[in-house]
Amino acid sequence: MNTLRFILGDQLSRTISSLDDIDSGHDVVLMVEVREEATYVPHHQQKLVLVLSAMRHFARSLEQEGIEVDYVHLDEEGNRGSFTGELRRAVERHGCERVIVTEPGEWRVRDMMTRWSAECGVPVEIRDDERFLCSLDDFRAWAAGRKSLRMEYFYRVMRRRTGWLMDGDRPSGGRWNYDSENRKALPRGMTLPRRLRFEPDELTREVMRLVEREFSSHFGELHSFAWAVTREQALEALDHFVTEGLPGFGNFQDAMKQGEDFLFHALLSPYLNLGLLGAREVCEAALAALHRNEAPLAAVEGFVRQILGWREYVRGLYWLRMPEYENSNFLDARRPLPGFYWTAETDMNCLRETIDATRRNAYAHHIQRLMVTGNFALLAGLAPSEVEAWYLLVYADAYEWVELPNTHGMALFADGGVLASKPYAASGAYINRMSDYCRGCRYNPKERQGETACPFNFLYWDFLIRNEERLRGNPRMGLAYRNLDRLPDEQRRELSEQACEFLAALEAPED
Ligand code: FAD
Ligand code: DLZ
Ligand code: SF4
Repeated sequence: MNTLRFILGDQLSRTISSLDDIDSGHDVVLMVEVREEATYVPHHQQKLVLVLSAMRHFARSLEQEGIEVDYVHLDEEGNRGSFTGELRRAVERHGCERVIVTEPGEWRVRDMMTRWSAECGVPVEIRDDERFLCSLDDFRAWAAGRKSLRMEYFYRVMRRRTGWLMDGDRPSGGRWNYDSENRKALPRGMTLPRRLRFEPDELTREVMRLVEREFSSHFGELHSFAWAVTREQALEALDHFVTEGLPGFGNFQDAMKQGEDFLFHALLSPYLNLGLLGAREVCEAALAALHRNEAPLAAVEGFVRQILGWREYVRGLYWLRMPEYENSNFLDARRPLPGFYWTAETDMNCLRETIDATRRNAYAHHIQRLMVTGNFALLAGLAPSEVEAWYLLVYADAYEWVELPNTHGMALFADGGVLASKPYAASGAYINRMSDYCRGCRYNPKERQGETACPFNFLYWDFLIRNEERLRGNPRMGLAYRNLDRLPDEQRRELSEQACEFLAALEAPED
């Protein structure tokens, strides 16, 4: 039987389930570059280059193995521009009798997939994506009947299941979580790991020219592209992180520094999410460094928690709660996204630094995403759908299964507390403690009100006041509301007024 095996752009793993049992004598692998995927949100130019170049390199590696690949280029004549259109055309071209595909990472595509059999006139077998450490069935079983779906409980189950960082039934070192040791600000003069840059080869340069030609209006800088595009390069990036970044990862996980875009972060999410690296091998590389005494337990636990815990958890939550999940708007946030999210033109130095780094690298690290752009969006009451579209298009690692729970649930508390027990709302004091951004800012993080007061301060108080009915009853907001109760009525009124003026100015048309 002649089978078409359809590989999507974020399924670039030789071990993907749709390639299991491939018969290279008869089967054909289909890969398609389509305009719909590049524009359903207008992705950062570097993300487009990353995905398309990695697809082309992956296709080439399959061909080198003797597998026939039918690869449709974006600018090829007759390209119908969508997964469905191109699959239908390929089924006709090959006269194949069935299609095999692995389930996708986005609800939008899963929805399309369920219609492919009827639309293409052949059976379409949709296989599980086995690249995760927790299957969707196992996640559903874990979640069933639970009142609280907190990541920490899920993580402990996964630690026991994998046996990672366990001494029998007890966590290694006696604690499940070393987060409290992971909150140090960066000491002055500390040497930081250098970013491993991958120079574009001819294939990547060809894609860069294509993106320049077709998608130059998309957000982001293209010429500084330095991402890995093959599995071999991604393995080099993993090795580099384990040697240079992992030992300092724990301590400085939440730190931010002016002019330093990467600190001790792994820069591995784009490769994990594309399929160039597997979650298991990445965690095992960190565990091996611990066993060689090359990284401390707190750093390795912190890193493993991000992948075995957070990454698996958000994927499970996404598929458990979609498609309804994205519709909630617990805080009734409706303000449009301010223009500076695109231009980085703002006097708020922390936001300027984070958005500018995002523009240059298609990357910002977790605390920048959560506590700078995310925190601002939360405090300012920006509409979740606009903020989510922004996160989905600006980052090289963004796919909805991972972006949405992080943005909707973690950063914006739009799900009302499914993911987080309280909003991650913080004033300028937090940013001042964890970074040196405030030193280069026109605003003062220590001032609450007045012309030079840090906007995060009056917005924070206004956020508490505006959302009092929704949040006062939350036990984890008790301290925040007790602090608010100490403010005289008049000061509360003035803080709200300043916030109101500031927010109105954000919406004012530019000169
Ligand atoms: P490190 O900080 O070095 O962490 C190591 C690895 O852990 C990452 O490579 C990643 O695979 C995993 N990880 C860490 N935190 C998370 C998390 N919260 N959820 C899932 N995996 C995690 N991550 C994405 O992969 N894609 C997204 O679209 C995305 N959107 C986000 C949006 C918001 C608002 C926030 C707050 C976080 C988002 N994250 C997203 C999570 C996290 O910020 C990134 O995974 C991380 O910054 C990637 O950089 P890194 O590889 O250097 O990670
Ligand atoms: C992100 C992306 C882009 C920009 N382009 C393509 C493409 O041309 N062809 C393809 O197969 N996949 C692409 N992708 C990745 C898909 O958007 C991704 O597979 C789906 O969102 C499901 O997660
Ligand atoms: Fe950001 Fe406020 Fe610090 Fe300026 S003063 S960098 S706006 S936190």
